[in-house]
Amino acid sequence: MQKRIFLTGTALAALSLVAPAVMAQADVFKIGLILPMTGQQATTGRQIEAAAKLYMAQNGDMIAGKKVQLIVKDDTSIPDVTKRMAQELVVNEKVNVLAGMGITPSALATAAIATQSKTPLVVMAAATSSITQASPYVVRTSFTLPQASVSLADWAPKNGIKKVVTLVSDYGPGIDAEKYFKERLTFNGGQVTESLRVPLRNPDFAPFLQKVRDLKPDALFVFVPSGAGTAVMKQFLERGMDKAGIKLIGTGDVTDDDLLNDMGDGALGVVTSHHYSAAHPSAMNKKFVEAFKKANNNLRPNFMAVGGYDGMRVIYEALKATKGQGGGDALLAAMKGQIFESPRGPMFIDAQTRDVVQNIYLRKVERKDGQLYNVEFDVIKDVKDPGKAK
Ligand code: VNL
Repeated sequence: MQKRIFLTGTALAALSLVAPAVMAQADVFKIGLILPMTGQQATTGRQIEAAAKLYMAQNGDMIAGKKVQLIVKDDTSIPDVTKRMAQELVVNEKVNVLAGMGITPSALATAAIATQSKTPLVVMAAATSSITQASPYVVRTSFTLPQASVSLADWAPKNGIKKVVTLVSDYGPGIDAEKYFKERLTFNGGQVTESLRVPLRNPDFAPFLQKVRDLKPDALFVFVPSGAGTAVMKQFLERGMDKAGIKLIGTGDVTDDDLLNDMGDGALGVVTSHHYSAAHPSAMNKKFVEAFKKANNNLRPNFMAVGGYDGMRVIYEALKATKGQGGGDALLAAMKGQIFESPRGPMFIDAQTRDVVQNIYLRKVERKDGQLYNVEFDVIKDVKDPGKAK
């Protein structure tokens, strides 16, 4: 008798301890945000985390009756680590959405987990065209390299740039940039005379740049991931490439807003094509840049930040549309087709491809109010990823 009462008591005590936790779990909406917070791609992680937190501070964390919880994990941009973290977040934390993905190999390593667990994977940074095809659960809010490269290859030959050498980081996005820039430039009557590839990890640009100097093209087209632009710019100038009459052009990754202001006057006049500039002259962007700087010790947001900010928007609106009751498939359906104004300008998530359709801007580095900015001077509207047509 005694023993029985004791057991019942213990069971009850255990239950009362467990019950609130279980209930709390049901009332929480978890976003597993996997980013490179340390290592070579740390600026990307820092920008996206700051933007996601800003979005939450501005829009609250109680949405459709759920408490939104952001769980940030540092994958150090090692794809095996990204994958293990995604697995843990899905299995142990039971996250409702996976997000982040600083580089392409991380996104590709995580795609199968999204598919198997039917968890939407919101790619906020990685930009190789094929990522959206790696899983039907991928939704992208960053950009694609073909999107940015093709627009520059249309601009270049009309502006006296016919012979170009390309220099790209030797992995997914670099290979996309090289291929789509070359194809379009050739179509437009220009010529890529040499294609150079540098390793992603700890690249030394010097020997490649020496080669470019000897080849004397009209311009050097560069893709390096966010964070590596300063090294390229420095070595380009040190070798006197600009004085030798070689122009530097590229996708906007090379004049990344995170670094641009510290590159010095040597960066003036560099023309790039991209989807976001901190100098984008819209009311919404001015507010975004101001709020971001205020919350982050005057740090200027770059294109990574905007990918994170808009990714949170896509997640929040999907949570609202499903009234907090949706599983992975319902959330995914509510992410497809979203159309809205971003700090970058208008954008939408193509329901068929789950990829971002957006304006691509041509920009030139100029000094404005004493600071270096990518100043937009032309726009190609509503650009779909050219990589999807193939
Ligand atoms: C990627 C593409 C990464 C563009 C980047 O910076 C970038 C990628 C970290 O797909 O790995 O600027």
